[in-house]
Amino acid sequence: MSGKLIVFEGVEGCGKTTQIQLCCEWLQSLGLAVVVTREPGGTILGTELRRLLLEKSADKPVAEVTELLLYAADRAQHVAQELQPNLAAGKYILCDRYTDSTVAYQGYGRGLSMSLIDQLNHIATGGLTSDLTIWLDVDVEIGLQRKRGSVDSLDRIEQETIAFHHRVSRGYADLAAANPSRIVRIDGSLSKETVHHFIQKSLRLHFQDLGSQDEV
Ligand code: T5A
Repeated sequence: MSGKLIVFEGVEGCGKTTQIQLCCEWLQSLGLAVVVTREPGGTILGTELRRLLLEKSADKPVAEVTELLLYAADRAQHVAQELQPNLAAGKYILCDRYTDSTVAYQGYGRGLSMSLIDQLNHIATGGLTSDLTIWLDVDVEIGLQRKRGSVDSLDRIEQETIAFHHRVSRGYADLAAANPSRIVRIDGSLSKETVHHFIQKSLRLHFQDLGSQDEV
């Protein structure tokens, strides 16, 4: 039996963590085995890489290509140690960010080569793509405002310029337009409950073992 890889994507503060938690509770209530994980930081090695990637330290600047390679290293470890084994065990995996984050942040945000990013994504994943990606589409300003309200200080990437975050947002819009069967856009500015309702609907549409839409 093969499991499902469901990825949550979007700009800072779009509500991924909140929705993954609600989705996990819902899927577990249906009797399914669910694993929640994230990038960067879904493995022990990845936790170290996450700290290196996100801590803001003026005396430890991270070069753009170094940043790209560290995200790829985190992903390679995550796919091998966490995603592949759990998919083989038939589990539903709810993953906070995956390959589209690299396209949006390092590609659109930093302006790094898309063909290099595609190659690294392919090497890191061995070709493993999500069964479904939920893109929580939220205005960049709203997302950053939410983040400021929920944490003491913003991390290295959250502190990027507003223009950077707008480029990331455009990246997600282009990715969704180019991959309509894999990426579902959900308006993340709606209430937490309404967003969850639309996510349930999308998952039921895509995965028949979750029951009919009429039950939502
Ligand atoms: N990155 C990652 C790259 O650059 N390249 C890559 O390849 C990868 C994999 C990772 C960082 O790394 C970058 C992108 C990121 O900068 P992260 O852990 O994903 O960091 O960080 P965030 O995207 O900021 O994720 P967060 O966990 O911080 O934010 P979430 O999960 O999107 O939002 P959440 O659910 O924590 O909500 C934030 C606040 O908003 C409220 C919540 O209660 C919370 O206070 N909220 C809502 N408020 C009103 N209405 C709603 N519908 C709400 N939903 C949530």
